[in-house]
Amino acid sequence: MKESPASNPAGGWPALAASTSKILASKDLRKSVKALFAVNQPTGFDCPGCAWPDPKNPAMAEFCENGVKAVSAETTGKRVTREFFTRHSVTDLREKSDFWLEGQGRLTEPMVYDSPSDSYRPVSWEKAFRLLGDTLKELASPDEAIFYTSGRTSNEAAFLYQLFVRMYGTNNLPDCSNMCHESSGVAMTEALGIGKGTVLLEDFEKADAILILGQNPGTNHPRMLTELQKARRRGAEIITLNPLVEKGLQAFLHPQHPGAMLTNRSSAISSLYLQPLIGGDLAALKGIMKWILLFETERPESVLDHAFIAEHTGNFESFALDLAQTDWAVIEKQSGLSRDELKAVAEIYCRSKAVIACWAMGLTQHKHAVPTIQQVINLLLLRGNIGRPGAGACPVRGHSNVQGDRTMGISEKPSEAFLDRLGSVFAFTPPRRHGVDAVAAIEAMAEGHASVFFAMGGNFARATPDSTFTEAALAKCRLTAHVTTKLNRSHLVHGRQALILPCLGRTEEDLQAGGPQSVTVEDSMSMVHASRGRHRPASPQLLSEPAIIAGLAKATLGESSPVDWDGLIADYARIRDRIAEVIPGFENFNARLQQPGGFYLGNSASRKEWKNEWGRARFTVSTIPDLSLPQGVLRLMTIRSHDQYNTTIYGLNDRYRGIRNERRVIFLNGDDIRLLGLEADQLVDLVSVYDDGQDRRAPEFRVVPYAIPRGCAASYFPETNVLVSVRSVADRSNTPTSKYIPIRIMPREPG
Ligand SMILES: Nc1nc2c(c(=O)[nH]1)N[C@H]1C(S)=C(S)[C@@H](COP(=O)(O)OP(=O)(O)OC[C@H]3O[C@@H](n4cnc5c(=O)[nH]c(N)nc54)[C@H](O)[C@@H]3O)O[C@H]1N2
Ligand SMILES: Nc1nc2c(c(=O)[nH]1)N[C@H]1C(S)=C(S)[C@@H](COP(=O)(O)OP(=O)(O)OC[C@H]3O[C@@H](n4cnc5c(=O)[nH]c(N)nc54)[C@H](O)[C@@H]3O)O[C@H]1N2
Ligand SMILES: [Mo]
Repeated sequence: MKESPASNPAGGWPALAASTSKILASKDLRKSVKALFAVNQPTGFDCPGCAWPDPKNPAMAEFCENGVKAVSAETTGKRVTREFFTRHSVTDLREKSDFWLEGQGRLTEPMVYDSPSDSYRPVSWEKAFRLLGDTLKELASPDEAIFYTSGRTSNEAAFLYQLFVRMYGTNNLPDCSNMCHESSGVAMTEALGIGKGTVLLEDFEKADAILILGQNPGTNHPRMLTELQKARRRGAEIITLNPLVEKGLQAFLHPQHPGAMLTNRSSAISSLYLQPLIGGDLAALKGIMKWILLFETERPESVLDHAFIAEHTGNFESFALDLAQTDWAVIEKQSGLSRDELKAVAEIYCRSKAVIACWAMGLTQHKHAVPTIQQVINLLLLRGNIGRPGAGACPVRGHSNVQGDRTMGISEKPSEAFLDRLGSVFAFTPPRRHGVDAVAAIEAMAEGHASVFFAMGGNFARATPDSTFTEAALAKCRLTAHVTTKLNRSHLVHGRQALILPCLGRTEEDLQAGGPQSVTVEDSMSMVHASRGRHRPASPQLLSEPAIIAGLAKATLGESSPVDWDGLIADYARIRDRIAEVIPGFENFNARLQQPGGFYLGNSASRKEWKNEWGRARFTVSTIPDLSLPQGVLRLMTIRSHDQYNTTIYGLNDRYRGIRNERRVIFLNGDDIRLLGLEADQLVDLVSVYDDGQDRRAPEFRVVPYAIPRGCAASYFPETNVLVSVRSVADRSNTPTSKYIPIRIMPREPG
């Protein structure tokens, strides 16, 4: 049934077959095929999959298997109609799996919850907006409302949304970033003065070495593998640090290069693959840098970039002193890697002129995420690997416009400068008090401080930690409302009143009074480009996200609003003109959008301008945390399968990890399985161990032996979110520690 990890290279025929069968399975074949050929092309729409940038001259069809899944999920011919809700009460729907809910297809008209029948009923847009507006106006304080954003929302929609929310009077704008790359933003803003990656796609063509820490691009950013493969072929070294042996990082076969497929010429991706303990990266990075400083004492003036350190950085002496005082024994114990293994990384790093460091959730979702990422920055600074071709920091973002949403002001902690400009351009006084992030939003609802929850996309109930607690918090609300394309669990754990507000997807034509509209997005590398959907909308009653915000704003702010909401919606170019007035880097927005491939927002750190409090890149000193756990307690990381997009489950296979037709599996080291008295395939319950006396349990997982270090375990999100305490968060970024859950494994009683 399974062989772990599966033995063929990633990509290749199975990837092509999987994407083709996705299209064949989607009910509207012609539409899916047409959609695919418009994806990531200069005149098409941006792939709703991930935030990996598009090459300048995209191949005829620049898509990957998971892009195919994302597109065919949106262009499906299946529909959730009002009849569907007469057949299924909300209680009945709550019994269904996330996979089933997703499979019902696109929502078609606005719905309101009817409590006597416990079901959703159709409602007009006008009435829906009135319910929202009236409820918001009745709140004692605007801070009693929460406005969540998931990262698919376009720049235009995000800008209008935050404008409306601030005119209404709150900064309660939590977003999926709070659970995602927030730690990267905090770490980099402090160390480098900017929270975004400093590299461009062309840097991957110049790098001599690429580090990949805590990221699984084979599944989550498949188009990145193309760059890695090219880099490897021209001789660049690729170093991976990952507790799991991820197949996509071992070898890759490009599914869109038939030549390579015919000869089965896969290429190895990683030249060095190390498996640290979960959470062991901070220790590992310190070990690598301890070696580098040692090399420098052996070969003075030839290892470190002294000119760069002197001219551009601060705090080097304290940093070097701390490393000198850090014990090898602590490094080895906490990283799970030997001194020699770390030396191999240091050697590659030092013989490479230009180095890029990439990372994702394996670093960000830990208690010590911020200091860990700052160690990555330290490593880059040692040899001047920031602001130089082929080198830099590359936090690989998740959602296709999560970075753009932040740029547009979706943030619970906006800067004073941003609020000043927003207030002066729109002639109002924005609220200054910081709002709640995702975790604080849950707590505010649980404690009754907030009673309206509005979501621009996403699946808050499933994506957040402590599922049982969070669902109860949402259910306490007076009103919950979701702008969404498909049905999901968050619509079913609703407040006393609830709305489902169905919107257009990326692939669909957005026709407004001024004609068909384009929107814009910003990728992981600060490139802004247009996206225009061309399909007939899934239903004539769908509104665009900007139009929904305009409706909401008019119903809430009424005549007193100085903004011409209808005028902005008639032609999104007008929204872009306002963005250009408020947000630096967007001057002449509409004109620059005409450039093929869009435009680059620039990055101060890559120009070696350090906009932090020291005016210099900062070496950060951090202590290695003691992550050891009591006997019998394992560290569990929650990861994505190959057949899911966050909480959206496309299918039940995880091909690269050899899993078929199931999701409730727990990957364990064979020795742990024996020592815990378990057997492969046995069914177990997972119980998390926090000292708050709460019983958090995820039942019925099948044990799967896997190439993972002792003491470590892996399982899929969101099934395991029930295990994560809402109070277990990263220091300073408040990100849930989804990659480090202390658990015990309980055999299930037979029978
Ligand atoms: N197809 C698809 N694409 C996606 C998504 C999706 O769900 N499906 N989600 C999108 C989003 S929002 C995001 S944020 C990205 C997520 O992209 P990733 O961050 O790649 O996603 P995860 O599955 O969370 O994988 C984390 C990786 O980190 C490793 N890891 C876990 N803990 C540690 C650790 O302590 N140290 C180290 N070194 N490694 C560790 C895991 O083994 C795993 O390989 O992908 C985006 N793209
Ligand atoms: N345990 C654990 N928890 C995690 C993570 C983890 O690794 N482990 N990862 C975290 C991360 S990195 C992230 S980013 C969050 C993700 O958190 P979210 O962004 O909240 O969740 P998604 O699953 O991406 O949201 C999917 C829903 O978005 C809606 N949708 C899809 N397309 C559109 C659209 O075009 N417009 C609108 N309005 N709605 C649309 C659909 O209804 C779909 O059900 O989860 C976090 N939670
Ligand atoms: Mo994410």
